[in-house]
Amino acid sequence: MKTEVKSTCCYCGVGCGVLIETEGERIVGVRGDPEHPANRGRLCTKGATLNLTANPSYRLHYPERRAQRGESTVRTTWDQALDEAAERFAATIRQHGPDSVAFYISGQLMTEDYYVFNKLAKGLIGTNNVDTNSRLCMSSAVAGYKQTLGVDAPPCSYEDILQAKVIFIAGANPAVAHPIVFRYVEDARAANPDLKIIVADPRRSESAEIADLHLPIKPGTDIALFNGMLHVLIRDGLVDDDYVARHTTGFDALAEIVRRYTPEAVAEVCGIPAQDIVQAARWFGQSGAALSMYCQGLNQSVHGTHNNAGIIHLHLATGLIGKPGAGPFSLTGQPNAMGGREVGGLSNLLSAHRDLANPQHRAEVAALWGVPSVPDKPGKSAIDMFAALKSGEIKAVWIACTNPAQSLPNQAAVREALQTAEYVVLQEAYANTDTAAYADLLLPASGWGEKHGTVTNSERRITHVNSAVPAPGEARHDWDIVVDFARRLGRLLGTDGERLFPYADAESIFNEHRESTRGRDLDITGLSYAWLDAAGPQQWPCPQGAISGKGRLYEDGVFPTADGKARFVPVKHLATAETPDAEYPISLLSGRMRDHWHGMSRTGTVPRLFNLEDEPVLAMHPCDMRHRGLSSGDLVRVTNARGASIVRVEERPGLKKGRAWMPMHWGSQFMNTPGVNAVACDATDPYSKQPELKHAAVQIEKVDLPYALAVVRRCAHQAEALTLLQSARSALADYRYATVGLYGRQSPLVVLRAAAAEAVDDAAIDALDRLFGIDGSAGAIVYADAKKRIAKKAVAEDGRLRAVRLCGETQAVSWLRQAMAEDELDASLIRFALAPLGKPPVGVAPRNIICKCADVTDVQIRQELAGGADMPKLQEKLRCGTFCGSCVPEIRRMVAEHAPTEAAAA
Ligand SMILES: Nc1nc2c(c(=O)[nH]1)N[C@H]1C(S)=C(S)[C@@H](COP(=O)(O)OP(=O)(O)OC[C@H]3O[C@@H](n4cnc5c(=O)[nH]c(N)nc54)[C@H](O)[C@@H]3O)O[C@H]1N2
Ligand SMILES: Nc1nc2c(c(=O)[nH]1)N[C@H]1C(S)=C(S)[C@@H](COP(=O)(O)OP(=O)(O)OC[C@H]3O[C@@H](n4cnc5c(=O)[nH]c(N)nc54)[C@H](O)[C@@H]3O)O[C@H]1N2
Ligand code: SF4
Ligand SMILES: [Mo]
Repeated sequence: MKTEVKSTCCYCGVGCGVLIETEGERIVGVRGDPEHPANRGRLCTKGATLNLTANPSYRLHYPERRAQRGESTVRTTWDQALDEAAERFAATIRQHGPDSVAFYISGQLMTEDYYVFNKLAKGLIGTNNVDTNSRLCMSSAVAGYKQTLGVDAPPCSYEDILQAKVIFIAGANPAVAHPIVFRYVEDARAANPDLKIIVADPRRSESAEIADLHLPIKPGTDIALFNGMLHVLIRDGLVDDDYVARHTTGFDALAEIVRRYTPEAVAEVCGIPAQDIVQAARWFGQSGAALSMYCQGLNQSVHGTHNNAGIIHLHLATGLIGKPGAGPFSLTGQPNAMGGREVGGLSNLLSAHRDLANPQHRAEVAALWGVPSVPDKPGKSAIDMFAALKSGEIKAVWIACTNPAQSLPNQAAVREALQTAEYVVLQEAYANTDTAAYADLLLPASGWGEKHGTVTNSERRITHVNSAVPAPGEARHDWDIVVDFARRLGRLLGTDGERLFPYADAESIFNEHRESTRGRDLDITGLSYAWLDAAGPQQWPCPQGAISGKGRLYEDGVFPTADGKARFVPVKHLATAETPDAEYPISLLSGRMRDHWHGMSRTGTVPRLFNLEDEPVLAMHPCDMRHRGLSSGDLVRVTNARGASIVRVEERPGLKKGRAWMPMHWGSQFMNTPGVNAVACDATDPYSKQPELKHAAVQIEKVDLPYALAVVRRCAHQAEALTLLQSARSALADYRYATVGLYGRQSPLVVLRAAAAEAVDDAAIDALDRLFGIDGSAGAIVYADAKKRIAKKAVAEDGRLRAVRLCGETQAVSWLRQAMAEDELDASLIRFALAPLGKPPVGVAPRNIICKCADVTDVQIRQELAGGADMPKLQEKLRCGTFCGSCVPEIRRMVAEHAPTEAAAA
């Protein structure tokens, strides 16, 4: 019998509600929860494919330990694992003090998980060395809100998007990173033709496609832009003087600074026309309702805190905050980045928005926990924590729900730190992540669909997440692992772990967290699991006695500061940590793609999520490419002093000269280098300690690896593809360039691409064939040209192409994998696969699936466009872009690209 359980999507901070369909103890489907206020039934491509991530073969099922680094792990029991961990931590603490151990956790944990990790470090062990991947993500937003508005609270709601008259998107690309929020932006545009959308992004991103004004500023010049806009607001009399006088302080000092930020001066700094700055400021100031949405383009900067303050100033100066359709809305990245912030999950914070630096706050938390004190020495933030591991200052680290051996910048240093560390525990749901290779102890955690607890989304909305199925093998809930470990450690350290961690379930942890918020700005004393289940997800604050949560903050203009007033901060434009120079002339940006999630431990198990791009691609400007003798499809080496990575390069519209862009998703599990973080910058913001992941100065050079190889192998089902993917990883190390990934839909494919300086020998080719299970000769056709060192093989089965291995000449791979994925290629066409130059047979054009929901390819769309279709006709005829809508910007771009060609032809 099928049943449905209410849960949330475990990917981005939009926090969409989902209904998980189960049959027995299996997840068989997922759909958007029509009752969830965040999404009202909609899901994006990632949310809609969550069920396909639910039963993959490479989950971590049992605790595993490694006797020696470099050796493989062996299964152990929970008792042995947690006793060993407790003994190692206790011995380290006894010998070197509490600050010799650290916890590095994640905004993807539940609030309850987060709470117990903090209590373990700060309450039981007595160290503030607990930091999280939110340091790479939201810590500048936290610091920006605190410096200006007093506390860390995004004041807006998704509802505001529909009420806004101007939407200012700065350093965010919600079309791919927060797709359901972007659907609201599109809804707002459809409902109000006068709506103005402004996008500030050095790239013409997917989100910039619908902008009325795109400001392609030089990377890292946001403060100049915001100060320039404030200059125009003041000059043109668009400041709300009354609001500024009554509800803010510090305006005059900032006004004095921005006098020098004339549109002309700012145009020079930002590299955009002066009139665009004026236009943006006027639209903003005259709108009556301006909503800003921002994310990593502002946060991941050595000026991240002031970037945030800079955009918040525009709202304070115009009084456009605490009003419908207005306010500074920081979009949160991870599904529970907010919950982590609420429980004080950073090394400088304490429970319920309290500060470690504040003695009264420390005393309050100590009283709440029933411990004599919480330590006053600030803990190490992420970058410093790994530096301390490398130097030996920190000796043991417990990592949960994050993958630092991919996501931290300067991977050479990070991997050395993990290698140097005396003891590394990794609490993971999946066995294959780059960090797993460094773990002495691997602890299996429950994952999506199995977990329970609460999460808070971007608009402060708390949802109660229910378990739909039990965790596989012996995997346990994150909170449960921590509680068990804490009790064991407490016994060894002579602290009463049983008393500090009495919890029998997640609910009792929630109730304690709830109590910690009493009287604070985020007071949720009115909430309970039962209430959330009955009344649905609620926004904080929601104090005892409230009939519902609060949608909009600061409606009365009173801010949670000592004098009740918000503060202007004297922010100035400063250079990025690295400015391109003669040695490293290109500014490298990195970020997200629509269908992948970070290190791909989950999205990388779903073949169709590779259909947009199944290989990491560095995007460059055509002039920079010409200058280096590069054409699209060539391989390049991206380098700086920190490291190097070899990737394929492509000319992409939307980049200015001197800028390049690379997705963050590919790491050593899918290619043979750590990816973009081999070169990314680890300099940090002085207030938020967030690293400047968005800007690195690099050199990009052509690499001559003329001998190309590719294997495409069709599998019967996803499970078979995942097993093959796993073994194919062993080939990555054999080549100078290599990537492996999935592709397709009904017939999942595993695709390997590699390149070498010289032709590989027959033994290497045989090894590749064995790896892909195509070493036999049954059904095989081969083509070889010994002189040109070309060796191709195709294997057919029941009249269908099952695998192709191409060495020395691989041009056919792109159309072949497409045709194989769509099952269009019968055995009679095999000769095309093997023919010299590998041209596609007539009728088989290279194609990409654009709309994954309706299975519509670019070829189909172009056909319709050639027949005169416009956007509505496309949607009506092909149904593309009518389900989750994630592909709408892509289709729009195709429509726009089609139009000029027609005009030119006419
Ligand atoms: N599909 C998908 N969605 C995700 C995630 C994912 O992995 N995949 N991750 C989630 C997480 S944790 C996060 S934090 C969010 C991130 O969400 P976003 O921040 O929206 O996404 P990014 O691609 O990291 O960066 C956004 C934009 O910043 C621009 N940018 C770079 N430098 C600058 C600059 O100096 N100034 C300005 N104004 N812009 C700049 C980039 O060109 C990019 O288009 O996404 C969340 N959603
Ligand atoms: N160059 C560059 N680097 C970046 C960024 C960028 O824009 N550019 N963005 C940064 C940002 S904003 C972020 S948020 C980070 C994200 O970086 P990471 O945190 O490293 O990203 P994930 O791959 O999401 O890691 C989460 C891990 O938790 C595991 N997991 C999933 N569910 C559970 C669970 O319930 N319990 C446990 N214990 N484990 C689970 C997953 O398998 C996965 O391996 O990357 C940062 N790094
Ligand atoms: S927008 Fe997509 S990834 Fe984000 S929560 Fe919703 S379904 Fe999940
Ligand atoms: Mo993030």
